[in-house]
Amino acid sequence: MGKIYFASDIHLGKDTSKTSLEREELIVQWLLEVSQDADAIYLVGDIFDYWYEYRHVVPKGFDLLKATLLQLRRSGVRIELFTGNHDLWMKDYFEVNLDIAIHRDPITIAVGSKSLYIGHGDGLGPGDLGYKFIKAIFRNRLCQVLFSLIHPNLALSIMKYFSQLSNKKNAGKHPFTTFDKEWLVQFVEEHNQESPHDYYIFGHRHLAIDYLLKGGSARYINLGDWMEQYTYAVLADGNLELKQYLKNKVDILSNIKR
Ligand SMILES: [Mn+2]
Repeated sequence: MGKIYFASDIHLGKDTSKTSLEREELIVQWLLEVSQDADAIYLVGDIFDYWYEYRHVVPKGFDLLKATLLQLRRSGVRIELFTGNHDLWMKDYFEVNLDIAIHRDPITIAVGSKSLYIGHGDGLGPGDLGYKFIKAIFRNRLCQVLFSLIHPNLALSIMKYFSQLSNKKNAGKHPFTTFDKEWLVQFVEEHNQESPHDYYIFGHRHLAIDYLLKGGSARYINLGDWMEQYTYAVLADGNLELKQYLKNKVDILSNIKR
């Protein structure tokens, strides 16, 4: 059985300490390397810093990534793409043109004897009511139809503006304190009571987290990001491991004694 890889929060379209293009080159290099032994690659949301597509129009750029994804699909690697809070305005472009499955909500999958719960992680758990409200509007059919009447040049500028606003607003706003204060930890602890899984895999937090749930059998992995951390997870023979692509010594937040 091949391996399954997970990465999230690349935020292409935004320059960090590297340019967006440099980071696109890195993610493509990573995709090509891991595709050597991958059954599937899960891109778990916020791949783009902002995205809006019309029936006949998609944003310019990201050609290297799109071409690579198509190449991987043609060579038989399964790609599963999740929308995140920064790129939830995806329609069917990736499905139709690149043959990639799109997930707008968390999913549960079984791999061998392991069960996995995978999602971007936005709007889960307590709190974040302002965002949950906006998400409901963004996912409203009528609002989507109305927004699609806006000229693409204007719509993309609006998207970019809101994306920058959200980056600025959230910068340093939710620093990690303790695991029990994390919304996603609260979500997984509660969810796992009713519906136990072996692994919970999320992005969104931009922190590399490997957390052992109460009871000690399930783990919550947060994938970190590809803005500064270049972290990913790999599932091999039922074991899930959080790794970093660049040797930039990211601290993985963990309550597991290794
Ligand atoms: Mn993100």
